[in-house]
Order: sequence, then structure tokens, then C-alpha cells
Amino acid sequence: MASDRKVAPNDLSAFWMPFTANRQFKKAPRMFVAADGLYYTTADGRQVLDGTAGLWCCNAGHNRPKITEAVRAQVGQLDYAPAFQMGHPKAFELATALREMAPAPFEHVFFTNSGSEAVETALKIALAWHRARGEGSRTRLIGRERGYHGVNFGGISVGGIVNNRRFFGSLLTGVDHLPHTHLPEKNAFTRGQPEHGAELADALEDIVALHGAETIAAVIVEPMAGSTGVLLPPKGYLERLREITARHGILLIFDEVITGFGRLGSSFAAEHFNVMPDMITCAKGLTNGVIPMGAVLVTDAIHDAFMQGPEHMIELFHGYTYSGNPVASAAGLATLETYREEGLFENAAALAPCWEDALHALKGLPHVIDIRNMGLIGAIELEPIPGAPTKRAFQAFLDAYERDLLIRTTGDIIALSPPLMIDRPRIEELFGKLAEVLKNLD
Ligand code: PXG
Repeated sequence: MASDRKVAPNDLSAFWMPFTANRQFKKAPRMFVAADGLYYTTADGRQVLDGTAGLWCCNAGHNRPKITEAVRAQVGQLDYAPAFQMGHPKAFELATALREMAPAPFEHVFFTNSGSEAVETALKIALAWHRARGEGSRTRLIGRERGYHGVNFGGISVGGIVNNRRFFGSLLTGVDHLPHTHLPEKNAFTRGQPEHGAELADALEDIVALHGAETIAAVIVEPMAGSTGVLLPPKGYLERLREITARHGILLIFDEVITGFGRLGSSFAAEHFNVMPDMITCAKGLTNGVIPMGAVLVTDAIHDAFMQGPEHMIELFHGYTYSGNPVASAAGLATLETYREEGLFENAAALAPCWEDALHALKGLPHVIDIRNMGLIGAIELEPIPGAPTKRAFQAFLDAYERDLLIRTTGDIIALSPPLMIDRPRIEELFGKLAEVLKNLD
């Protein structure tokens, strides 16, 4: 019986933490107990500047009144409604609001509860779409090296992060990968999109030649690869990918879980780069991270292919208990309103040059071998300690936390993505603290 157990207050052993060095953490826990605006409050009462918008998700900052109120009100009015064969107004309203915010071709929205589920959903829609149109031989899925598409089996199969794949068996069959676009020897310290590497998209022609276009369903890429350490698309690369996929009847999916909702200064990267895929996956900033939610945006051409056969029949055998959950939908609606009312995407675009200058001013500090940026995203690549990859960046993360700054690291790369409500003084505060960290790093 659970009640027979000794209950120790603040026992950290039960919670197996995700993507965390559990033993290290539990020896010296880093706990947040509150958050407001651009700052977290730690358990020992310090104010920590949020340089990462949580995990790239709190784009409007923390404790935003409209969102908090909407969630409170929704729980009290309609806490849950069955997601299958029943509806409630907020999910429809949110889908419509998303359609209004997204670039023109995206007319329909399928709701999920995370970015990982949005990816699985998009991959399944791609397969089922080809089949619905009589091209059932198109079963292959193409991802990219260093790509991150969440942690479920489809996502890690098309993904290209080695440690996310190697421990988990043989994954999906029929998957191939494009090369990544990181060319530090040619593009190091580029501001914004790099000049070199558009031709890497031509590798898709080789993949098509190898397997046959008639076997390939979709290509999925992050328009800007976030998790792997901020890899920007070389100039012309996305355009080429779009041209090749369209010519071979292959669907193109942009995974915009990070780039969606203003990160680059536009609603979505598709708009920012003016390259329209066939589907967009999103999550994170959709609800400001307050309630879990993801979505897949699709065109009429995708959606309408399913709307045939007897009307009493389910058209797509897919969905989640919490697809379009009322409380998540209310959070999403209030979040999109907050973005619009406060002009947060415009703020991100207006601050991007100041952000870029402050970030690139770190060039020349010890161990810094590359700096990359776009919108309100930045990455600083550090030279790894010989024989101990990731250790130097992890130390930077710990040191930054001691100096009241939250950063993210992946490998030996520091990634920055503050809430879009940041201003110039806080940008100076962030980079001032980070410069101190870098100057004192072994
Ligand atoms: N696609 C992309 C492009 C992502 O960045 C996911 C899918 C999965 O989303 P969920 O909601 O299932 O986690 C992501 C998530 C980091 C970091 O620090 C990035 C993510 C998650 C946590 C940390 O880089 N990306």
C-alpha cells in the first residue's frame, strides 16, 4: 500500500526527469517556483532571466494575464468534451484563428498535444493522402541529418539526432535522410542566412534516383533546425527543396515547432522565407507553453482528398483523447490574441538587428568557434574539450544559472531564444551575463 511508504518531503527520487542528467540534477537541484514576464524565480529567491522562453515555448513571456484568465475561465465552464464525434466552440475558434494567422494556403488544422504528436500526425496524413489518391506505393519518408522531430518512433526515424535514435531499435523502415546544412568551414560567423550550401538540397534528386519518386511520400525538415544547435537554411536551399519535391509529386512538411509563432519575426518560417510547404507542424508557442498543444496545418488539397465516400464514415482514422482540448484551446486563443494585441512578432522583427549585433559581439571570446542568428534566435558554438564533448557547454549552462541567466545547450552549442517581449536593456543584460560566463570558462 502506498500509504505504508515513508513520505519524505522534497524527495526527488520518484520523478525520472526527461532529457536530464538525473543524478547530477538531484545532487544540486535547480528549481523554479514562479515566473513573471521575462524572469523565473528560483526556490532560493533569485530572479533568473529567461534566455530560452522556457523550452522555446513561452513566446509571450510568463504569467500573461489574458492567457491565465482564459485558462481559469475555461476550466470553470467546460473542462473537457469528447474529442471524437463531439465538438465544442473553442477548438473551432482556435482553428479559425490559426488559419487567419498562417500563410494563405493553410486552410485546415488537426490538433495534437505536442510537437512530437504533430509530427506523427503529419507523417501519417502524408501516407494516407497518397493512398487516398491512388498512389499507395508512396510510403517512404525522407528526413535530414541532425533534424529533430520529437521523440516518437516516426519522429526519431526521420530525425537525425544520433543519440535520439541509436538506443531504440530499428525504427521505421523505408526512411532516408538528406545531408545537414552545417558548413562551418565556409559559413562560420555568418549573420542570418549563410551564403553557401543551397546545392545540398540536390541530394534529394539522388535519393529520388535511388528509390524512385513513386515510392516517396514526403520530405520533412525544420526550415531552421533548432534543437540541433540552430542551423540556418543556406540562401536558396528551401526554395530548391520545394521545387524538387513539387516536381516529383512529393509532399513537403515544414516542422515549425520552434520557428512558428514569431520566433523569426513572422507568424511562421514559411512566411518568413516565402516558401510554402504542403503541411506545417507546430506546438510550443501555440499556447505559450501554458497547456500542452500541437497542431498540423494543411492545405485544401490535402484536406479535401480525404472528404469523400459515405458521409457517416470517419475520413481519417487518427486523433487523440485531448485533440482540441477545451482548456488548451482557450489558452491557444488567448495566446494568439496576446501576440496580436501586443505586436510581439513585430517586436521580434524590430529587435532582431540589435539582437544580432549583441550576439556577434561575443566573437573573439575564449572557445567561441561560430555564432549564428536569425530573428530572436542565437547560437554560440564552443570548441569542445578534447575527449569530453558537451562538457564545456554544460559548464556554461551551470555558470549562467549561477549568474541568474537561463540558457540551453546542445552538444557544445549554446542556444538562445528569449520571450518575444524582450527589450534592449534586457538584451544587454542577457549578453552581459553571457560574456562573463564565457570569459571565465575553462
Ligand atoms: N519538432 C521540432 C522541430 C522541435 O523542436 C519537437 C518537434 C517535439 O515537440 P514536443 O512538444 O513533443 O517536445 C520539437 C521540440 C531544445 C528543445 O532545447 C527543443 C525541443 C524540445 C525541448 C528542448 O532545443 N523541441
